[in-house]
Amino acid sequence: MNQPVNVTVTGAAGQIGYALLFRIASGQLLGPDTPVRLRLLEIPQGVKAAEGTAMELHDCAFPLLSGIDIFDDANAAFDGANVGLLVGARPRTAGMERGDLLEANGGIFGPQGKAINDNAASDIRVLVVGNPANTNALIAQRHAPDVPAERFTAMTRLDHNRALSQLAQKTGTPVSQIENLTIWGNHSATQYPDVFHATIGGRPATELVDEAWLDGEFIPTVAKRGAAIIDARGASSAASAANAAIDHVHDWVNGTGSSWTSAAIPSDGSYGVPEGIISSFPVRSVDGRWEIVQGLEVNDFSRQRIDASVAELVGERDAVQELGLI
Ligand code: NAX
Repeated sequence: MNQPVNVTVTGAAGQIGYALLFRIASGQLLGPDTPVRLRLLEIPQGVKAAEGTAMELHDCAFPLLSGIDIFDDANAAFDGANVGLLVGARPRTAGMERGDLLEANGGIFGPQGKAINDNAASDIRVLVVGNPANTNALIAQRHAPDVPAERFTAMTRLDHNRALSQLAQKTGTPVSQIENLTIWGNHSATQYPDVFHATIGGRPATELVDEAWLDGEFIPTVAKRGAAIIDARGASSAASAANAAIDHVHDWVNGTGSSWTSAAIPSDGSYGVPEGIISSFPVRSVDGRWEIVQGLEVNDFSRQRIDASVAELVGERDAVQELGLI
């Protein structure tokens, strides 16, 4: 058996936290040979609920769970962290402008980035789930100058999985038969799910679906899926978000299979995405590092949509820069 891996989860008492922690503790995040030690971070008002969740985790008697610690201090929570799942964030409330939202989250992700910088293990990998995820990841990264920039990522895997499922349902094909789908850009309504390189049962997806369906149904359905879930469930996506976080970190650590996947990672300038912003790309995980899939042809349909989402990210970066958050 390997040494326990320290996994720090912020927002542990929230609804994604509740869906996520049991799966981490059961071994689905890092695999069946890796024990985990959970380090839960909450705001003081959330600590009691996190203690309740910890009681339930203990009651599962997971063989791979080697301990649970609960904190309301980020420095303590990230001490020795190998994996950081940054789920807790300040949600947008009625009347809140974009600047207010970014500022409130800057107050969370700046200090957490610094806490990671000062306390985490040297192999720390960070996934930001809390929205606005891409820009929160950028803020955290900029407060962690001693951590390699590539270790800060944001989650677009839920969007990727939603797109896979929509394509599978439309074409009557199992999800397992669909490869090389991409989410580009921001985890927001401007994101662009791209099927132009995807294959379905070995055939190009574009032979099975047309542009009218892509533009009129597929793209808006994927982009607005979060709102549709809230409308139906009366609460935002939780189990599917937790599942996507598991997929992201699992693939990052263990490698991707034959298909590429999607993750928001710091741009190296590929595909005309300005260097440094944390944008979603087609990615493979090789030797524990995300690599952007290179050399894909980007047609006019895709270019327009990628550029629109990237422009939104550049706007968010400029806004947090003006606010002095990075
Ligand atoms: P909840 O409101 O249920 O839980 C959030 C938890 O975070 C609360 O328990 C709160 O006390 C805690 N928290 C707040 N500030 C904190 C801080 N500074 N340190 C530690 N904990 C803190 O939200 P939930 O439904 O779990 O969603 C969490 C975040 O995920 C939200 O920002 C949400 O928008 C985002 N999502 C991101 C998705 C993605 O694909 N990237 C999809 C799902 C989800 O909407």
